[in-house]
Parts: sequence; C-alpha cells; structure tokens
Amino acid sequence: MSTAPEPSVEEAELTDGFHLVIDALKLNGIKTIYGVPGIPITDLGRLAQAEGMRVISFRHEQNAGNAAAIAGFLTKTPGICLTVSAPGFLNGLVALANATTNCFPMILISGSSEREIVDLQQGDYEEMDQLAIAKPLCKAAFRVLHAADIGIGVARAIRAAVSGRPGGVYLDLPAKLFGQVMEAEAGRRSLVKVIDPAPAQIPAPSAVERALDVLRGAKKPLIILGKGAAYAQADDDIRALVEKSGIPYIPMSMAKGLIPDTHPQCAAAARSTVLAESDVVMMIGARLNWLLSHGKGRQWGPPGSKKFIQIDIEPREMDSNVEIAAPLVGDIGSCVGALLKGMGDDWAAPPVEWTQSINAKKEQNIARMASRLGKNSIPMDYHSALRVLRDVIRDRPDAILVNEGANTLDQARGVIDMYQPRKRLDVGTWGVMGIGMGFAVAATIETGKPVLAIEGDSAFGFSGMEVETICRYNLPVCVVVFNNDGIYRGDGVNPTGGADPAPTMFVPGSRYDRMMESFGGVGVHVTTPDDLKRAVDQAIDSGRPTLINAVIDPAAGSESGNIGNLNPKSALTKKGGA
Ligand code: OXT
Ligand code: ADP
Ligand code: MG
Repeated sequence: MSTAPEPSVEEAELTDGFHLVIDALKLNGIKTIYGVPGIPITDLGRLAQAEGMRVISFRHEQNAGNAAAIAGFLTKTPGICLTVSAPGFLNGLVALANATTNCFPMILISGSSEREIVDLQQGDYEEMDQLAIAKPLCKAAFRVLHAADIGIGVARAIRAAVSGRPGGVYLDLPAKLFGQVMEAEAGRRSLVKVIDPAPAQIPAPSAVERALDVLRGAKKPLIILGKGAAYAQADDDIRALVEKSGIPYIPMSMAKGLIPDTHPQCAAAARSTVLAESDVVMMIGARLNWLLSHGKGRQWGPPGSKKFIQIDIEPREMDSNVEIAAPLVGDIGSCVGALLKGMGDDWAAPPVEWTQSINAKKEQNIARMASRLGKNSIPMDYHSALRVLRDVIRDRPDAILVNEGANTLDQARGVIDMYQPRKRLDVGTWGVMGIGMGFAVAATIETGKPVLAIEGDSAFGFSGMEVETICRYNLPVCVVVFNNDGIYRGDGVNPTGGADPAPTMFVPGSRYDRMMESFGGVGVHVTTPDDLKRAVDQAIDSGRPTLINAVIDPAAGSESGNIGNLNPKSALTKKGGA
C-alpha cells in the first residue's frame, strides 16, 4: 500500500472552468462544437480543439446553431452551438428556437457577462439577462456559477435536450466561471456521465390494444410518417409495420426516404386523395399542425369521417387539434415494436378497392409529373432542372439533400425521390429560410457523406457567407443555387415606375458561383439541364466544395410556392398597381 503523503494545495494538479466544460462534453460523447469565437469563449474553442474535439467556426451564429440542431437530429445526441454574449447569443437563439419547434436536440452554450453587473443593469460589456430571454424559446435553460457545478450543468442540459420530446436547451456560462480554478481530482469527480439520456418510454398495453382495435376496424387506413419517425432511428421496425399491415403511407418532408419513396405502398403521389378519403389515419412522429391543415377542413374530407391514432412521445400533443381516438404515448421504437407484436401473423391487408383507387390516382399524378419532367426547357424551369438532380440522388442514394426556398423547396420535394432515412433535411415546421449552409456543413461533418444543397437564390442568401466555411474545412458540399433573380419569381416590377426594384427582386443575372471561386472552391455557371448534371456529377465525384449557379426562368415560379393560400392579399390592390 502506498504511504505517499497527500499533495499540498500548491502541488496539486489543477483544472479550471474551461477544461471542465470540455471534459464534461467529452465524457458524454460529444465530439464537435459549432460556433463563432469571441469574448469570453475564444479560449474554450481553442482548448477544445487542443483536447481533440472538432471545432467548426462559422461566420454567423445562426448558421452554427442550425448546424448544431441538425447534428442533433442526425445523431440523437445534442448538437452544441457555442456563442459569445448578447449579440452572438441572440444570433444563435433563432436556431435554438427553431430546433425546439422542430424537436431537434441541441444545446446553445453561451458565454455571458457578470451576474452582479447584469442584475444591477450597470452596463457591462455585452450586457444582457440571457437566461431570462432564452427561457421561453427553449425546452430548458440553466446557468452555472461555480466550476464545481459544470458537470451537473452539462448533464442536465444533455438530459433535457434528448429525453422525452427532444428540443433546444440553453446553458449560460458567465465569463468568470471559465477562470475558476479547482483541484483536478475534485473536478474529475464533479463530472457526470449521463446514463441512459433518452430512456425508452414503453406504451401502456391497453393503449396498444386500443390502437390495434381502431386499425382493425379501418376500411381505408393511412399511415403518416413524420420527422419524429425519422429521428427515432427505428427504421427496420417502421418498415416492417408498414409492410406487415399493407397500409398505404405518406411521408412528411423530412421523413421521405425513411422507407424508399419508390415503395409500392408510398401514396405521396396521391396525397390529396388519401388525406380526404381515408377513414383511419395513424400518425407516427408527425403533428397535426399547419402542414397537415390541423387535421380538419376540406382537405380531410367530410367532418367526422376519420379516426386518428397518434404515436408520440409527448402526451400533450394528443387532441392538440382534433380528437385522437387512440393516443399511443411512448417512444416510436417501443410503440412500433408493440404494435408489430400485437398484430400477430394473420393481419388482414386493407381492402383492395382502397389500394387500387390510390394506385389509380398515383399513376395519374406520376404521368402528369412525367410530362413536365420530360421537357428540356431553356431557360430552365424548375422541373427541367430538378429532373437531373432527381437522377443524381437516384444514383447516389447515400448523399444528403439539403433543400430550402419556396418553389425550389416545393418542387424538389415532389420530384426528388429519397431512398434512405434522414437524407432529406429542409426548412421544417417553421418553413424557415437560412438553414441551408449550416445544415450542409453539419450533415457532412456528422455523417461523412456528400451533401447536395438545392437552394432558392433568396434562401441561399440567408447563410451564403458560409461558403467560406465550406471551403475552409474543404467539405464535400455541392450547392446548387436556383437563380431566378428573386423571391418566388424574378419578374416583379415597381408599380410606380420608380427606380427602386420590386421588394421581391434581386440583382438580375447575379453570379453566385463567383462567391465560391473567391474562397478557392469550384464555381460553375449553367443554363441547361445537361450542363447542370455534368457539373453536379463532377462536384460529387471530386468531393470539392462547389457552387453551381443554375439559371432558372424568372417567370417559372409561383408566389409562395405551394402555400400561396397562406399568403394574404389586399382586397384593395388594383390590377397592375398598388
Ligand atoms: O394529390 P394531389 O393531386 O394534390 O397532388 C400532390 C401530390 O399528390 C403530388 N405529388 C406527386 N406527383 C407525382 N409524383 C410524385 N413523386 C409526387 N409527389 C407528390 O404533387 C402534389 C403536391 O404534393 P405535396 O407537395 O406533397 O403536397 P402539398 O399540397 O404541397 O403539401 C402541403 C404541405 C404544406 C405539406 C407542403 O406544401 C409543404 O411541406 N410545404 C412547406 C412549405 C414551406 O415551408 N415553404 C417555405 C416557406 S415560404 C415563405 O415563407 C418564404 N420566405 C419568407 C421567409 C421565411 N420563410 N423565413 C425567413 C427567416 N424569412 C422570410 C422567403 C423569403 S420562401 C422565401 C424565399 C423564396 O425565394 P427563393 O429564391 O428561395 O425560392 P424560389 O421560390 O425558388 O424563388
Ligand atoms: P413533421 O413536420 O414531419 O410532421 P413534426 O415535427 O410535426 O413532424 O412532429 C414530430 C413529432 O415526433 C413530435 O410531436 C415529437 O414529439 C415526436 N417525436 C420525436 N421523437 C420521438 C420519439 N423518439 N418517439 C416518439 N415521438 C417522437
Ligand atoms: Mg428565387
């Protein structure tokens, strides 16, 4: 037995707030930080890199935050965004709120000014009561004041982000905390490894039985897969449930590919028909929000014509818009597993009249789409450009597709089939512009796969400066900007005849490709589908950062894309003038 004396305080190995934050993250398997450096967290990034973490520095915190959020979606581990105080924090907050809205786990860690000064409002450097501001916009918010509490603070943030319904968490770290010193061994002991951060939530057997009863009684059943189902990573069981039941399904946008879109039971091409005519709808990780017309109205057929089964981890989601006949509360893996077990081996497929009528509608829509896709328009319209990008994804199903814009989003969603889970990342629940480059960066960093980002020219502008980040880290990202000179369309006019352009217009003929070139990446300007295909193939084969400026007919789009019905118009506007 060693008889060595206890080291004196002077000799003891020491640690500090900086190192404790890094050690706490690493202990919990977090390998990457997305952020923007500055006071008081510059050294945190530097030291994290020195300690072997990947530190990805962005040009704007919102993009770093979006990267962290999608990292959380892709990995079920909270993505970390690191920002400076007040303005940096606020820039990151948009992404934190968006992550919470979309149920993506992320943690926004922000340095902050000194409590004593902030609370007395004495005008500290970047003074702001960040904790109070973050609270209503995220799932949970914590502040750590003592180095010895860093381990617990990080553990609480991780558990809050991923357990139950995932979401955004704010962790406030005042500047003084980073410099606090403590004995290293005590520091090590203060760290917490979160055991089972997202515990299985097993559904009640009676709820499973109720759901199966409702499903058995259906003549025209439908399954809706949402991004919660994609997040859950219960891919094999979800596919088994769909196939064993024989029930047609539609994927919400980010659930495309969870089962290949080309699957015979996929009814995406008969969306209106299945929503209106189904009698039982089972939602798996999808909410009855605006994207599903709140489960009511004309789109859903006559009132009272439907029963809903809803699988969700959040009990309060049930009956949010309409009555849920069979709420199945639990994690999707456990719920789907229990349903599969309860279905037994002799589950009857839905009546053939139902599946046949869906197939007939599908064929009609697919034929209509095929005739649009068949055109080789120059200047390109959305369909001629998207046809070649559809083929790119068909040939490279493991590439990740990032997509934002209005027409660029809506048309790409319909045209481009996805074949693998969690490969389509887009504007999500808020329809927010600006996710593009942040998502693209994190998607390739987290998965090692190439990214194809299809961006409206307006959408791209929200995060476009991050092409420098893409070049700096030499990431295999191919950005295709659908350049139609504006928001929705590029042919807006100022009705007064004045010099100012219409509010939806951009500089015509802009060359976004030159932005990429200026940072050392590859820029290509294309006007034809063949050139677009060649440029994208080359970009993905080479793995080099590439931006393709794809010229789209300014008159090809429609106002607000597929959601023009949500866009209020003044009844007083005269034709041709304000
Ligand atoms: O069944 P029917 O007959 O109805 O047919 C349907 C399907 O069955 C069929 N279909 C198919 N047919 C054949 N084959 C296949 N494979 C197939 N698949 C489907 O097609 C039809 C339609 O199907 P779909 O698409 O599934 O159904 P539908 O009815 O569209 O679904 C409804 C929705 C609501 C689920 C769907 O439309 C949806 O998911 N929409 C999301 C819309 C969205 O979020 N849009 C983004 C926001 S728009 C606006 O807000 C913008 N802004 C403002 C702004 C924002 N957002 N954020 C911030 C921070 N600031 C400002 C801005 C600035 S967009 C925008 C920029 C726009 O300009 P850009 O330059 O970027 O882009 P461009 O428009 O290109 O210029
Ligand atoms: P979409 O936009 O694709 O329709 P939503 O974001 O509206 O999807 O819905 C996702 C739903 O999935 C949320 O209600 C969320 O609570 C739920 N969810 C997320 N992860 C899980 C999980 N592991 N188990 C069960 N439900 C989940
Ligand atoms: Mg546009």
